[in-house]
Amino acid sequence: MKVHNAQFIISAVGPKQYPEDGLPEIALAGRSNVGKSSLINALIDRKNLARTSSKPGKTQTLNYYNIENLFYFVDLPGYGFARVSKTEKAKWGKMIEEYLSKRETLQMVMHLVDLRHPPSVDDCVMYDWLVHYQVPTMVIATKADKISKGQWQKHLKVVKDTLKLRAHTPLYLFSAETKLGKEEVWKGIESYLDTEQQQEDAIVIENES
Ligand SMILES: Nc1nc2c(ncn2[C@@H]2O[C@H](COP(=O)(O)OP(=O)(O)OP(=O)(O)O)[C@@H](O)[C@H]2O)c(=O)[nH]1
Ligand SMILES: [Mg+2]
Repeated sequence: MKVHNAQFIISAVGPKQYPEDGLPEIALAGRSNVGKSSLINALIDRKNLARTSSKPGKTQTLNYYNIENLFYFVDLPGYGFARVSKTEKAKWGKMIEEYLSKRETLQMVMHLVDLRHPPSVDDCVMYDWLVHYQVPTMVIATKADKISKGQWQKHLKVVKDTLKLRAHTPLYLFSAETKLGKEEVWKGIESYLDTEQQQEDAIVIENES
């Protein structure tokens, strides 16, 4: 998808602030600093619409980006940031779990992991939540530019084995730096948006007949 119109909408601290227009939502989950905001920017060809930072823990809210009035990217706050208090962690958990389990417009989660390292315990917990709540998920192994091409398959296997990746979860290789995997990830996203559109079309046809 070539994006001409992308807009930051809101940094939401709770459900009352989530948009109510019913547009489908594609959320991004992952450890702090893994590259969620960078992935959004890479996909929409913008340098800094989603704020990125070399300091982990910057995004502490659910950040909504309207894409072409078609859907929202929802940049979820990162986890695994050591220097946050227990209270903050509990608040984070409640917010994310509620969002994943109750948000009706959520279509799919892009779960980012760092290709360089085996997924952390937090990564595994996150993936298990997504499986548990039956949220359609794609796993994206990012920062691929940081390791040599010859090592990619070996690292992908570690990601797969450590997360115990389910057969129905697609795994993508990505780099926000070189844009590797950009087209494939877009195709994946579009397939979820199409399904929604097809369902709506089907309802219209049913009502007409
Ligand atoms: N080399 C390389 N660096 C990347 C890539 N993706 C992100 N980065 C860098 O990693 C750092 C963190 O990226 P962000 O996109 O801010 O990470 P985030 O997941 O949004 O972090 P939080 O908002 O804190 O949860 C930045 O310095 C990025 O430039 C990538 O694919 N390759
Ligand atoms: Mg971020």
